[in-house]
Amino acid sequence: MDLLDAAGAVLDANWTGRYTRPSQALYPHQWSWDSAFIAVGRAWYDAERARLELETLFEAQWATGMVPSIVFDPAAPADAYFPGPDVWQAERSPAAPRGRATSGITQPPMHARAALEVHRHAPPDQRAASLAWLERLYPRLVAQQRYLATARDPRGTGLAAIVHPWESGLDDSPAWDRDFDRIAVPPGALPPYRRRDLDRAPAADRPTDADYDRFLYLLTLARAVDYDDAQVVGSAPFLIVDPLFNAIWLWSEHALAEIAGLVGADPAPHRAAARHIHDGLVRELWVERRARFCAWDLRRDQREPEDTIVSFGPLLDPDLPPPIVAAICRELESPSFHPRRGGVRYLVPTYDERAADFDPDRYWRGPVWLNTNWLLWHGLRQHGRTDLADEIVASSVELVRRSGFREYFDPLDGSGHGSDRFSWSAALFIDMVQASRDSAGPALR
Ligand code: 2M8
Repeated sequence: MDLLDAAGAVLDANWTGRYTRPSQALYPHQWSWDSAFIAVGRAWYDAERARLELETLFEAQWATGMVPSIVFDPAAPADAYFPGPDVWQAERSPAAPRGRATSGITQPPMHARAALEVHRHAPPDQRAASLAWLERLYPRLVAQQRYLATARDPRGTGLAAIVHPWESGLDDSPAWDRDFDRIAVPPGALPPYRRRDLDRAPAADRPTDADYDRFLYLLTLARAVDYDDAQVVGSAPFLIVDPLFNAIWLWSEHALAEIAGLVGADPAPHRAAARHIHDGLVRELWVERRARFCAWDLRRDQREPEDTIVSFGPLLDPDLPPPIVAAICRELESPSFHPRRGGVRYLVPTYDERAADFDPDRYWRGPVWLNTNWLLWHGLRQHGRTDLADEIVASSVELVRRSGFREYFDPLDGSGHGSDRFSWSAALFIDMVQASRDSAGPALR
């Protein structure tokens, strides 16, 4: 079977009838930004399912506009994933959807960008259906973006804060170690619990138990105030402005401007909103002396020095000033992220390979992920660095050839880690390969 067919087979095996699971065993529910990535890849060969994927997710949108990070599948066994709906108890919030069990936090707002991509791929005989779908989705996408601007910007900087590392999607990234590690879980704060992820993936690939305690502790704090945004933002011990999360938000705002044009709405407010995020990114997160975008801990008012992949996220901003683009590219090409060993190299590690605590196999603390590669590939192409973008695609393809559609990959030896037959790896592989073929990119000719 050719690799594109194999990628489609992974997505089809993980399809539930209305959405795609990230993976059969480890993640047996619907995840928010996974669905966005999955829809982008699936749209190349099954636009109908790609549309249904996003529509299903938005059925569980909260009244506040928040799109929850997880929508639980009532058909999955209760012990399939921890923490499940009985732990989250999202129904405590009056804003939670009735009849749908969800988590009580969000994930990066990739969805407007994904919706635009899905629409672009609609075959000619589905153009009308696709436009009608976009018209239905548009107000929901607007509400999602507005939620971030209103409920998550406590300082009025134009940037959205996350209240839990799970909201970043890069859960245990070293980018917020200093903030996260100082959170002390009071004795007795958590009832005994059993991690299900460790039944399905090696402990060395997953977050530590201490991190899991903190993840759960933050969950219980948000749950205790019934997920009321003002209270969570006002009191969460973890309150971080992440450059990657905000860059994705900005990128989606530009996509919304294009969608507005297609559905007969006014694009101007979306362009203005994107500008506002752009100003915030450059003013608040660009740290000149480090020549890097840094995560900002609002509780301690510190810009974090760790050199991680989140710093490159703002390449998604089409208006990023050229000297900043050049500085990011220099870092991306430095020995920290672009190692050359005996002619073999796998791009792009999620953490500085020269950092003392770089871990090539542990979840977001070093491995290559195809979604971050995909985001950087877009950002680099948009700023004319097709050479680097092509290298990232070539490396992604090589990793899949070598190890299959794994959740993440060791940048040093290319071995696969985490879950197997992982949906966004398959979906974004399809998108990168197909798009590169269309543009006759050197990586895949
Ligand atoms: C991972 O996160 C979940 C919690 O949301 C987990 O570890 O159980 C992250 O990689 C996240 O980005 C991803 O959306 C999710 C499902 O693939 O798994």
